[in-house]
Amino acid sequence: MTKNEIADVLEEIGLLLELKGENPFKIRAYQAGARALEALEAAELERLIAAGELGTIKGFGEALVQKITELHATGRLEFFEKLKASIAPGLVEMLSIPGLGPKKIRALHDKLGVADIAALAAACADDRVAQLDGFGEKSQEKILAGIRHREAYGKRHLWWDAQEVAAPILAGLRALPAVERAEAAGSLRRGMETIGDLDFLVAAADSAPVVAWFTTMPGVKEVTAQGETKASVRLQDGLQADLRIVPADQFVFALHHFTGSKDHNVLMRQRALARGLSLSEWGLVPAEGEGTAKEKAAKVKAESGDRKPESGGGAGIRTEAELFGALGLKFIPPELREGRGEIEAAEAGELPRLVELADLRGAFHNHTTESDGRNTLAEMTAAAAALGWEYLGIADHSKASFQANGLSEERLRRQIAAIRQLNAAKQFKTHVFAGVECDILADGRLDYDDALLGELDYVVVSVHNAMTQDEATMTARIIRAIEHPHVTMLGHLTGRLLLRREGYAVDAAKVIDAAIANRVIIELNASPWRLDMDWRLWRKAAEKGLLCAINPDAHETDGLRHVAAGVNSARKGWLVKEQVLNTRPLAGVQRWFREWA
Ligand code: DGT
Ligand code: CA
Ligand code: CA
Ligand code: ZN
Repeated sequence: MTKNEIADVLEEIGLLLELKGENPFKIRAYQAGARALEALEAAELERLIAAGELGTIKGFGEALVQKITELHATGRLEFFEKLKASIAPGLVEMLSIPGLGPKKIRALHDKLGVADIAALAAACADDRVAQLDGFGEKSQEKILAGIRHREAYGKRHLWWDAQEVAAPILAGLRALPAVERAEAAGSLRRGMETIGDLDFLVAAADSAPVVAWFTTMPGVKEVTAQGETKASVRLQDGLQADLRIVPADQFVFALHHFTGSKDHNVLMRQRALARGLSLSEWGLVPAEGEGTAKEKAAKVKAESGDRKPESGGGAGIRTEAELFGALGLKFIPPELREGRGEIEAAEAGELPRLVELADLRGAFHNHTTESDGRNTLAEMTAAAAALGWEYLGIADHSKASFQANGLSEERLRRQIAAIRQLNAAKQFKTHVFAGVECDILADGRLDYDDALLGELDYVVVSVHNAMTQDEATMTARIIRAIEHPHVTMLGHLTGRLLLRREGYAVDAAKVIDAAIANRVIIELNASPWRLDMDWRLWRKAAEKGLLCAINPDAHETDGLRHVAAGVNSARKGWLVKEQVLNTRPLAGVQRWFREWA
């Protein structure tokens, strides 16, 4: 197990012990241990373990040393397994309700006998929670809202999580001898920020072995539907997955259909009809006379006794590009297939050349152990170098974000010096920019004085507190920050956490106009939980002249990879390379910072 994975386990142990009402000193020892571990360089941890010197680190008692060593060596911890097994799963599940921590869950359990979410909802409905000491009317309402929110969104999943589940399934399907082609379709292929279910599409002459594998593959919890050429399963992590198997010559039509979106499909079908054609998952055929492609396919099947390659399809179309071409359109990338003008643009030959992951040369909003990150400056830089990035921007939290260990003026000045030193040492090929994620205070002032802000290469500004202000106040607050001469870019426009928390109320159009007028960038925060500013706003904003930066908001080395999720959203927002600052080479970024930061 890596350092950060071990820290996660220690953190979870702390949470579970708290849920059990254990000794607070013991709980704090695990929490402090997790933090001490995060602050260590990964190589340092290896060295200490090898030398048997882990106990020399402040906060690592004998018990902790043993557990860290066991996790590091085996990836398992018997103590942790036993602890997990000793707690009712319903209680652990309650931790997923926003605003409900272990202490409150314990109180609910001890005083009301509440042991799962259903019982909690019932207790709220009977007003019993409001009457508990330390709860009251307001927190009861908040809990109920949290439960409802969880129900409404609990069925969807983050794109990042969904693609991690989908990848091995797709690989497994492709490895089957019967399978000619396999693709993931649906919202996953379109790069939506959240995913309802996975859709797999397979071309195979013989479907039985494919269905058999899919319904028994690792991770299947329940088979919810099974037929000759399709199946649906529920997976262990809560995701559902649909599988459809078609003959090879229908594959491209089925792929287009099951990629969607529904809105895009409806428009495509209308376009086909206007040309006397019928488009469906089965094929593209003349709209009259012969009947639909489905009927045709059924007829051929009935006549020949089994499915022949020529059973559906149409006009020798084998690729999506040919399918679009048959309707007078240029190829429309899946990310644009949302029925938001892509067909008109494809007809006029005006589709944008969308930005790609390979275009990125770095990113600007990343954290280190100096604030709430889990890897040091050197580790983050090494990870950026391993990705081939030309530059990495460090933007740790400012002092008002005390909960995130925001930097005092003195600490920030030390960090700037450390970054300058790192660059001078030329240990890494990646250049490091010294920035900050400076809090926008409740009245729109910034968290540091102008002199300090002027010492940085660039300044990201974000809202992290007073998030319940009304829309007019919040909008004016953010615009005041944007108008500050030292501000380079605005972080996460709405502060939303997908499936967990709505964003704050803000007039995006006004903020976008202010950003353009002040030459301020708005970031596309690429954290899979955020993807903020939303892709639906980018096309118009960028046309007006807004510049984007795709920022992973990484809190650990692994988080840098999240730019891939941001690129999805950028593509859905019709963005091209030139509209994204971090596609520019180092010198170009330096020039931009000199002029506008
Ligand atoms: P999701 O799963 O909610 O994230 O969204 P999708 O887009 O993956 O939707 P899903 O899984 O229900 O269906 C996959 C695609 O199949 C969808 O994007 C378009 C196509 N499709 C499904 N049902 C219909 C329908 O009733 N009409 C049309 N035109 N297309 C459909
Ligand atoms: Ca789907
Ligand atoms: Ca589906
Ligand atoms: Zn932030």
